[in-house]
Amino acid sequence: MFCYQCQETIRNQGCTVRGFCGKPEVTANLQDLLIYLCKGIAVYAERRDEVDRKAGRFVCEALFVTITNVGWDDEAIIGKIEAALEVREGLRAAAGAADMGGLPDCAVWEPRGREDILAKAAADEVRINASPSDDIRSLRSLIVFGLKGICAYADHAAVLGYERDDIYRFVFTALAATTRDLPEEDLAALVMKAGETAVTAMALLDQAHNETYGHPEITAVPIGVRTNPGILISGHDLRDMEDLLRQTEGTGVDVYTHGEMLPAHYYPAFKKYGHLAGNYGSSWWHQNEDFETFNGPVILTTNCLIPVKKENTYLGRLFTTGNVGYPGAVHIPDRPAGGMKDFGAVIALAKRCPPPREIETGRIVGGFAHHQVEALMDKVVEAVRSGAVRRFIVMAGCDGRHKSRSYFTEVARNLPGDTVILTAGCAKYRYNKLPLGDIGGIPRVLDAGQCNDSYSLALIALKLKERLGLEDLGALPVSFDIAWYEQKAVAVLLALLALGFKGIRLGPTLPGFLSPAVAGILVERFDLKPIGDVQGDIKAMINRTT
Ligand code: SF4
Ligand code: SF3
Repeated sequence: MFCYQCQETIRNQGCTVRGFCGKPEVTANLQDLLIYLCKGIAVYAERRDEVDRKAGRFVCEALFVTITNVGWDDEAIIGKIEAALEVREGLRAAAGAADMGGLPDCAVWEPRGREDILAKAAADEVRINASPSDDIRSLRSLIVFGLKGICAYADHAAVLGYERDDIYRFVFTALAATTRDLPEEDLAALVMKAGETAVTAMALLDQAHNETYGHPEITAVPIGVRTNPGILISGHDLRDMEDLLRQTEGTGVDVYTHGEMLPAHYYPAFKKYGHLAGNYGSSWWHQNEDFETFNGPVILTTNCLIPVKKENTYLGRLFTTGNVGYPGAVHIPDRPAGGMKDFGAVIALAKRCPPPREIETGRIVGGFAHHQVEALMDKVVEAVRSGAVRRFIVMAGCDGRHKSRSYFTEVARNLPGDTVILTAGCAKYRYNKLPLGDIGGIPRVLDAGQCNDSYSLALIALKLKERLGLEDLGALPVSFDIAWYEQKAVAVLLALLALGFKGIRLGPTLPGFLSPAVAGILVERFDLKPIGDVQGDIKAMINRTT
């Protein structure tokens, strides 16, 4: 195996025997073969005049399965590989006798059965590092990992009935491009285009969420527990949340959010449910402890699901759905067209479980997405003009296990009292329970929502630029200090670069998949930089040097 797609890759170089995340070699190899076949699908799909939405949707789901902490179930991945072969065959047959030129192996390879699939998955040629040079490999990786994030966000939107042909078209073009011997300039241009497409995908998801569930509002979310049995739901899929809330209403079972599902509380469509009881626990990597003490069933709708440890007892009450899979967990099947997923088995189990054990008490405040902040913009602009708010620090992104991530807690704790943190994604758990106070009623941590709601933060910055009458983004009183972990964050980073934000600090490390030359381009063109020491970075940010 070879995987270096996340921030926790071993020695920031690559996992080659078993993932630091726990991903076994066979699973990693099968994921690589699935991506390989998606490239084969793309080779045919990009040549069609009309975008094949079925193929686009399939590729998005398939790449989502390969994001860190999503697809753990080898049988489910083999099922996807078989489905990919069918999708590819359909496109090939439709292409008919047209002259396809020299087709790459990913477009023509046919297995004769399961053994062939396993053998091909183990072959070096399907690996992302099977590239002619370090820089080509790095650029292809940046494209594929960015695509994974784009595909995940496009899939979230598609679940709510929102799809765009231009997103699918770019996914096909970019995937197919990674099968060719293209010069570095062409690949670098695709990286930039990936950033623009990431903006489109996040905007589409924002629209899907807002039109379906309303605009997020300022909300104080309880973090304690009630006395009823509960169901804990994690991941990013709000439609699963909707189905669950509707089916649990009046059953005597409460619903709690975990990790990236916390922002569900901010939406008017969900706030109306009295049995949406609160948020339980912290970010994804705390789940071995949080799921244990929760006592009731847990549903993972998307990333991040981590391996259940031997000493854990919750596997029997762990449910997966959508693109997530885990051996031994019950998988809730997809909803029928126009219908709901059936969470009956989860609810029945919840009724037999004790209520959650209290691990903390109090409330955390969030809901500062673009619509809500724009409603407060007069107050925000006044606070900036009067000097009450000196600077905004965007600290969105992911959380992770490495000790070095305490940097983000320390930055939040040590930022001067006239600064405001704008956040989104599970990175917020590093500081969202600190008593950081407010500035004239504006809380010092404004949480926009999930990682995809980083789009909201970009809109807020652009609005602020307009309202302050600034010529360029560099003049904004805004600095970026971003934490990344998985590939949605790669898409978010590329989106921010495409929108013109420069001088972004990224940590805890720069991605291991950036070759020195590719990292050099990002540094030179966008002034991207690794995080440094807490005090030095704070000083640089508040003194507007970056
Ligand atoms: Fe390693 Fe991250 Fe890949 Fe897991 S997802 S195998 S930790 S690089
Ligand atoms: Fe977190 Fe996995 Fe990235 Fe959606 S839940 S931000 S790490």
